Amino acid sequence: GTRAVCVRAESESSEQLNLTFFTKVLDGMLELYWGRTPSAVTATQHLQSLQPDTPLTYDHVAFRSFGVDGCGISAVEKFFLENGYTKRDVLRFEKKKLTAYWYAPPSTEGKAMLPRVFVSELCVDELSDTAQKIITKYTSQAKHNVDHAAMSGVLGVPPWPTPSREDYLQLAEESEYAAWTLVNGFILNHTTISVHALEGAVQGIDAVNEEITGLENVVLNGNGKLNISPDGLLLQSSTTADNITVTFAGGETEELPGAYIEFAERRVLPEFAGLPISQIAEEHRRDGFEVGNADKIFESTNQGAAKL
Ligand code: OOG
Ligand code: NI
Repeated sequence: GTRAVCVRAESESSEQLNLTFFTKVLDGMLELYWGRTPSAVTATQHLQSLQPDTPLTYDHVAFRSFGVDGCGISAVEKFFLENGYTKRDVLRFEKKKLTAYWYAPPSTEGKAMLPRVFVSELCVDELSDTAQKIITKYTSQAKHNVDHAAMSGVLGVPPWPTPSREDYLQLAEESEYAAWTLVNGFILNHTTISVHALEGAVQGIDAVNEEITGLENVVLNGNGKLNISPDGLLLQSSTTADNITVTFAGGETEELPGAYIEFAERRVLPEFAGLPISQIAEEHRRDGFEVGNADKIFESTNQGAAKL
């Protein structure tokens, strides 16, 4: 059946030529991501070494944004909608003041599947006046760039000016998500490996977590506690983000959380439980996302004990 495939694997077939530019842009974002996330490279290389002849598959990629001044979901989704993605369910996170949507990839007609996309935005108007003022000081200067969110993601340059350390620190007191987004913009926040598509000796998300724990700099978020949807069919885990060196507007530098990697196991839906395993394809498995799981996964970029 169809399965998500590594977006690096360029197809040469003419039917997929219209996806070439799209996959190259995605590759550009991933290139930057791998460079900034050595623990994700370590984890994926290890899993890849267990199935040397079959590329790992990507379940989804994810972005963050500010829901103000056109710097929110509408900016990030544009590139994906224009490339055949379909906007699906909304997810709401009351406490974190976030809204998110996920996007289903276009059909590639039995060929390699593209990853789903998860885009969240901070509901800026729900924050304190102080936080709103800080955020809009930057987002109000991004207006000409938000049409080019994908470019921002490939370059790793936010569409707004470089923040001051003072603004960053103040924002971090109210929202870790806000602080992360101010510094990172529309960079790839994480990518997710499809656990159910693994073909090596390691089967199931518990085995994956066990396998990568202890690899250099690989640390599981939430002490390795698995996130399980109420229906029991979507199981997710993530690592804690690698630090990156951030340079603030005044030239000060600081080590702050950048990107992380996630693992997702989508189990077969009850109505397809009787299908022989050889016939099970992605569409027979639990689709979409889960608020309870996502709420914990967002915390993969928290500064934890080192919270400023
Ligand atoms: C996204 C967290 C949620 C998922 O798969 O539910 C998520 C983020 O950290 O921006 O990745
Ligand atoms: Ni995710």
